[in-house]
Amino acid sequence: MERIVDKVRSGERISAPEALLLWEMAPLWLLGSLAMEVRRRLNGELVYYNRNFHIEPSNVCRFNCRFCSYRRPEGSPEAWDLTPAQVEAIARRYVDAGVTEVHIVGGVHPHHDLAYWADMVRLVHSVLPEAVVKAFSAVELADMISRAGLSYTDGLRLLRDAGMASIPGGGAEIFDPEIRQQICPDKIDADQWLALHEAAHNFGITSNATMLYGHIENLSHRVDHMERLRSLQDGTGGFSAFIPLKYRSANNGLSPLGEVGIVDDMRTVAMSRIFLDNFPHIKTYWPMYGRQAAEMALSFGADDMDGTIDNTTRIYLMAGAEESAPAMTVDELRTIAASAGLTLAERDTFYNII
Ligand code: V47
Ligand code: SF4
Repeated sequence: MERIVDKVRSGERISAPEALLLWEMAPLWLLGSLAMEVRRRLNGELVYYNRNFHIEPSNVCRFNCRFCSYRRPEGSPEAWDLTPAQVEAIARRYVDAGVTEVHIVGGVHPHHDLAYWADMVRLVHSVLPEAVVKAFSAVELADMISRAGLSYTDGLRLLRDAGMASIPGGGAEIFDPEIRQQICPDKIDADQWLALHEAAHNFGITSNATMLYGHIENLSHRVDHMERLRSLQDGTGGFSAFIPLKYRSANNGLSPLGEVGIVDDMRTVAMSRIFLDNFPHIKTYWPMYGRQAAEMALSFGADDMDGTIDNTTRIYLMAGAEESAPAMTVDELRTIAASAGLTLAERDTFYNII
């Protein structure tokens, strides 16, 4: 343990077995203090946020992940499928509002094809040309691109030319094949998820990476997940942020599992910061954690609070998160950063400070 702690303190990379040992053995305060040392080296005293909103065009999904509270089958009375005109009307609400990012994500739609989604990106980009369109998880992308008969690179090029400049980190879940098979058997496997992000990075589309934790996985699955991400990042440098996502247990096929507690949350945030030494940012996604845990995560290595959101996402509300109408003003974000002893900084999608 002492040797591992020394390595972290001196900025040396730790291996996967060392990370596992640290995760299993170190007390919470030690993980927190190590993560804060790493965080200070990389990000000083800053807490980043952006002015963003989400568009969730449809919750119709032909997959059926067991942890998902959001998807509905086609024809369900609770399904929605926004028309392009409705999507345009949402985007128009944000003209001249100072927004720098539109985050578009939904289900794996049974009918809409690559051309439909490229048109939607083009539409949003034309209404808000100053904002970055960050669109579609690797799972949605792989599905629409392969159904169009294109390679990942050609499909991504088409979407990039329509105005997509970045990719969110969803669909990663847990890479281990046995766990993946049990929680999201329909999804692309780890190699395909990583290959899609690699193809994006190779021609300048940046992306994020998530990890869904706190269900049936164990700590070695979490370390394995992060190690695969760290290896790809060594090659491409295209990931901006890592986002640990806590499994929320309302209204889905894994509900009987319940949820892990806040100590596990903070240990996970801290271990991400310590292990992923080549990820510039660790994001605490407040609509999922809730404000208090998100604030606490800033003292365990996180440096990014995502954004203002403006009550435009339903994914976490449907899964039981406390935030019933997720929206934060810049003043609220600043108060949270200040109470963690840190300074708020507005950023764009690429972490240029505004
Ligand atoms: O991949 C689904 C997760 C993800 C549940 O890149 C759940 O900036 C918890 O990727 N409990 C999609 N999590 C969201 C996502 C994301 C969110 C915020 C920012 C960014 C970014 C990306 O949501 C899915 C899945 O891992 N999810 N159901 C649930 N019950
Ligand atoms: Fe569909 Fe995504 Fe939900 Fe899986 S997590 S069922 S792919 S909407």
